[in-house]
Amino acid sequence: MKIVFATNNQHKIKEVQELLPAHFSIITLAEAGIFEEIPEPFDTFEANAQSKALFVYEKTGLNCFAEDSGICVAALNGAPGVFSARFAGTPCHDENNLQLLLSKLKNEENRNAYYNATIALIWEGETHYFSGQCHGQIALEKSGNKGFGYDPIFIPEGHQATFGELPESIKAQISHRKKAIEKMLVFFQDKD
Ligand code: ITT
Repeated sequence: MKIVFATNNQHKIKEVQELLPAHFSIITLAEAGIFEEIPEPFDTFEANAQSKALFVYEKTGLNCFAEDSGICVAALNGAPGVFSARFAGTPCHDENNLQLLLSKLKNEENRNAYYNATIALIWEGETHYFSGQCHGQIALEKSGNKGFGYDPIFIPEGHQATFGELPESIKAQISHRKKAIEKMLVFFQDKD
């Protein structure tokens, strides 16, 4: 099954490719002939994911999906949320983003946070949404360099180390992205 993944984030492509069964083949934006910046102007994960997928669908007519994700921090009323990629300004800079988050949580005892990933799949012209969350805590300092984004400061529930330190195989089992992809795979079960 061939499907376009509408993302410019190479980390997402790698993680999603590893989560999909072998009979799924991802077409990248470049392979689909799309080189423009895709707008994501909305303030919900669903609306941004749909906007990215629709951009590709309208240009190519191909089945496609996009994913909008971010980290939601309880002590910041859910921020940075959909603005996670641009938290410390544009263009996206992972190190600046996580340092800004650490500084905003300085002296804060409530370190609860969760990652959210929302997929918008456009399949035969109709949009379907699949979301997953991964709950945990924001660490007091950065540790490890695996993953991307906020992973070096995110300690998933049930673990004592950040996603930056834990083996990538653990993230692949419990991440927000894994849970959203799992739901999309259920949708595809009767479509093989
Ligand atoms: P596309 O829109 O092209 O897919 P993007 O990186 O701009 O790529 P988003 O707008 O969905 O994607 O922003 C996601 C941001 O949320 C990402 O840049 C990280 O800062 C954060 N994030 C999402 N999932 C993450 C993960 O698994 N690990 C660490 N940070 C993550």
